Amino acid sequence: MRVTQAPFFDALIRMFDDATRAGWHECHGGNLSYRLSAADVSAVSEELSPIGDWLPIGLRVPGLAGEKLLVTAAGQIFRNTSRDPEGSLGILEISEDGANYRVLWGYAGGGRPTSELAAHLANHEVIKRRSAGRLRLVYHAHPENLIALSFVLPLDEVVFTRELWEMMPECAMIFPAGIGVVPWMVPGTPEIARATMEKVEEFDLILWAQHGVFAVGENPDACFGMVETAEKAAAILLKVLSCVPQKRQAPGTQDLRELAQVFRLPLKDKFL
Ligand code: 2HA
Ligand code: ZN
Repeated sequence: MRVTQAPFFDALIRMFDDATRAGWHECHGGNLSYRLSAADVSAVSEELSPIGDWLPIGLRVPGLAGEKLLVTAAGQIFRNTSRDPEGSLGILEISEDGANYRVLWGYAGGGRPTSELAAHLANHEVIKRRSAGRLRLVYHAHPENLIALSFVLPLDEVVFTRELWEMMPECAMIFPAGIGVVPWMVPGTPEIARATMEKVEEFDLILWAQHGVFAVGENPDACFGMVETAEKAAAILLKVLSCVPQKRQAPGTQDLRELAQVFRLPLKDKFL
């Protein structure tokens, strides 16, 4: 099967289109990587063959040895991805020592993986370990309401998590671990990669203050849906805060505890 006909590819293309329509990917904004499953790899194996040499990743990710990942191209434009998948995306393979990668498909026209490749791979290594392989997607987007909130609320995970959870019950169901917060940092640096890696040990959803979000998930529906849910909650909160300086009423700690009990949500005490 061709890569562009594979079910995993179709699900990712829908995500690029939906995220573009949601307004989270102005110009070159955002990037994404997906670790292929064994079934994905065997479905498209006829099209996977090395193009060019092994190249250094810049750090070692031995936990990803032999893995194959689809990674957005540097400078890729989300809104063009479905029209030009082979120029916007690539599939690469990680060497057995975890220090190098080589391209197996895509990056047509001389492209290369996103400049955030090292950060994506480092985070994949963490989430693969902590989820026993379940989490496969790493996604970075610029949703405006969550970014706006990072100018308004204190940059405190307890405050952010609690405020978003209060907006609608779906939030605690979709991101029961809460939302992590990383302060403003220069994008693409080892510092923001390291800060995010620390947070991704605990959270599936991380706010990059005054910049965007970083989300990890099992598949495109889970990952997109989590950002969509948090972004909607942020929009509701901004509406509320622009009407009244303080909420008249909101669900309390006991309400959230009952929600957790009924839906078996592992909400941490520190957020209640
Ligand atoms: O341009 O969003 O943070 C891609 C980015 C960098
Ligand atoms: Zn960004």
